[in-house]
Amino acid sequence: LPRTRLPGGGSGALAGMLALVARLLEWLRSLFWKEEMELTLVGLQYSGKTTLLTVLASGQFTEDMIPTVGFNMRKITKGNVTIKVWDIGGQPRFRSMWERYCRGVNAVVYMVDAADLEKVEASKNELHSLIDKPQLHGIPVLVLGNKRDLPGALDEKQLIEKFNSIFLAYNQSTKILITETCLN
Ligand SMILES: Nc1nc2c(ncn2[C@@H]2O[C@H](COP(=O)(O)OP(=O)(O)O)[C@@H](O)[C@H]2O)c(=O)[nH]1
Ligand SMILES: [Mg+2]
Repeated sequence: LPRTRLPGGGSGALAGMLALVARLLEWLRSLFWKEEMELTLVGLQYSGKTTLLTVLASGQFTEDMIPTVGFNMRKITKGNVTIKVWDIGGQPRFRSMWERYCRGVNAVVYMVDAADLEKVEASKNELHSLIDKPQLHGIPVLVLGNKRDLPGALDEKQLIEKFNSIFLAYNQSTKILITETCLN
């Protein structure tokens, strides 16, 4: 913060002080918003990714469709935070493209529908093959077990047990955090 010369004397000192505080707040805010961050949000379709974006960005974000063959890729920008989003579900032969969208990001957020017990295993396998890519090693992964409000949904502990093999294989090189969410 550049040094500010306060105007001297009487009420001017108070005004100067308030101005200084205002500038300090402004500076802090600008620091926060200038922080550039790139995330990839990925998961099976219907797990709640779009809902998470709506919650995070209070419904106000710009969204660009990235034309890709085989899967649906979107790029969301809010302030200086960019989130690349896609639904897993395309044909396996296109999945080699995933790493291109994860490479170099600050973190991968992996969304799981914890209430869809039939798809949890498939979801886990997809995460496995995603973070198995050497280019992605070292990028922290946040696994969100969503829809915790639905009856029968796996809780955090059950999800961790379910994803245990991923922990065993990757916790040396990749930071993985698993937790539960409810967006409704
Ligand atoms: N019960 C419940 N439903 C949710 C939750 N999060 C999302 N949904 C619903 O799940 C459906 C799929 O969500 P969506 O965000 O479109 O999933 P996406 O395909 O991953 O983008 C929608 O009907 C959401 O309203 C949650 O925490 N609990
Ligand atoms: Mg969506």
